[in-house]
Amino acid sequence: MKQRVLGMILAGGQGTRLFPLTQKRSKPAVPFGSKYRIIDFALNNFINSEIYSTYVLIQYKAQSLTEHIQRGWRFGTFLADYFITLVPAQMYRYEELGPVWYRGTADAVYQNLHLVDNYEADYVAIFSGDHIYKMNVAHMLDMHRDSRADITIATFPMPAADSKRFGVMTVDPRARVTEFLEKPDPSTLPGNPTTVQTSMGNYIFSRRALEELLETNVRNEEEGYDFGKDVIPRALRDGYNVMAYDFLSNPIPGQDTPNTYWRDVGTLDAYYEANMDLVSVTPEFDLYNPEWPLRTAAEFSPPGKFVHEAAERRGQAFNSLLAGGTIVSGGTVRDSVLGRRVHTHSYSVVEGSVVFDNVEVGQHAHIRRAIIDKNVVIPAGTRIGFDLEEDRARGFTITENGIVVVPKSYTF
Ligand code: ADQ
Ligand code: ADP
Repeated sequence: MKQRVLGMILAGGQGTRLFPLTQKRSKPAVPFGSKYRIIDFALNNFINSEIYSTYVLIQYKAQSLTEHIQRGWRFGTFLADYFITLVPAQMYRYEELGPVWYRGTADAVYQNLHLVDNYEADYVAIFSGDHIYKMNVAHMLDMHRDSRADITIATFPMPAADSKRFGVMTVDPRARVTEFLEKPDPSTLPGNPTTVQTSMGNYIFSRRALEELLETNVRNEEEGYDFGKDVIPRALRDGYNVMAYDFLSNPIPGQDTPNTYWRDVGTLDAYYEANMDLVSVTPEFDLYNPEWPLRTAAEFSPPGKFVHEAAERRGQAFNSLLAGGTIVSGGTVRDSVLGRRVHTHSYSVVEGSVVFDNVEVGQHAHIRRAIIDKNVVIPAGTRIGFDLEEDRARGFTITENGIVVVPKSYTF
């Protein structure tokens, strides 16, 4: 009999370090790469791996994410096992727990264990909705089955100096996890390593292990509510078979180079750099592999347009991504990612910037090294990214690397 795999995507993260992009939306709902939202990559990983039954667990400022998924990710109207369904925190265990929201990643799943039961899942793939990467989850599932694991954790090598941001594990030669430390200080790592195997926050659980661990662990308040901090260390203590899946061994159809790209775009600078990678001549992350289609919520927008009315008013773009409905009219766009319905006017320059949907750039405006959130009209002659003190005084956020972030619906 075919084994049943249920997908669960953790999409409740606040993404505080991405503020102001997360002022009005959760991190998985933040636009990325012109027409995508961060969560699209996790959803595409499931769909492209033939996982068609997925719950997306949401809570923090979920309106934008909800609308995105409802608009773009509906399918399977008459096949019960084909769904992507949003699951807000809704106090399903009110009688037992009282009025609580999701208190952590493991609690989010614990409060929805009835969904695992209803689905009669054999395996549950619990993945983070926060990262940009491609992953053939079917390959990880094969390893999980073949090794008869209770839990398999996807791992990625990182410099030991970054260990404070990740779960770090020790793995034996047969890929069994022998120790797991959540966000350890690098100075406490045994043996002073230069690189460490970190958890990507992506887990496959065999159903029985998931139910046992959550029922005994999360139910007991002192034990805590997070997979990385609480449930995985507990599983190791209790002798469960926990395996490490090496992400670098992950085969992507249509891609002959090793799969080495995984980005937690958790800070504004990391987010900016990941967008800039896409406009480089040979990006590390390929959006154009037809064997790994990257779907998103489509919008019916008119074609992009370049307007050239006179020699000095030539609408042109270099090394840039542009979505539908965008008009480059008599200005220059360079090394930039533009969303839908962006309209740049004559003599304007947009360079090294990420511009979200529905932004107008006035004549002679010059924008450099900036992120412009949605629905902003930039008046003629405005300069952004030149005088950072002036930009700060306007209420913009300036990152460590000097990137200027203009918040959504800002009015000049
Ligand atoms: P963190 O980076 O701290 O560590 P965490 O804040 O736990 O990640 O978020 C993990 C995922 O769960 C994200 O996709 C987030 O959006 C979501 N999430 C967070 N709180 C939630 C809630 N209450 N309800 C629903 N979803 C929620 C984790 C692991 C580390 C690992 C890193 C990899 O704990 O071991 O190394 O991810 O990034
Ligand atoms: P400028 O770029 O000089 O500020 P506009 O963008 O307003 O001026 O107009 C320049 C040209 O761009 C127009 O003549 C027209 O060809 C084209 N254009 C402007 N707006 C649109 C639109 N909404 N749809 C299609 N073409 C447009």
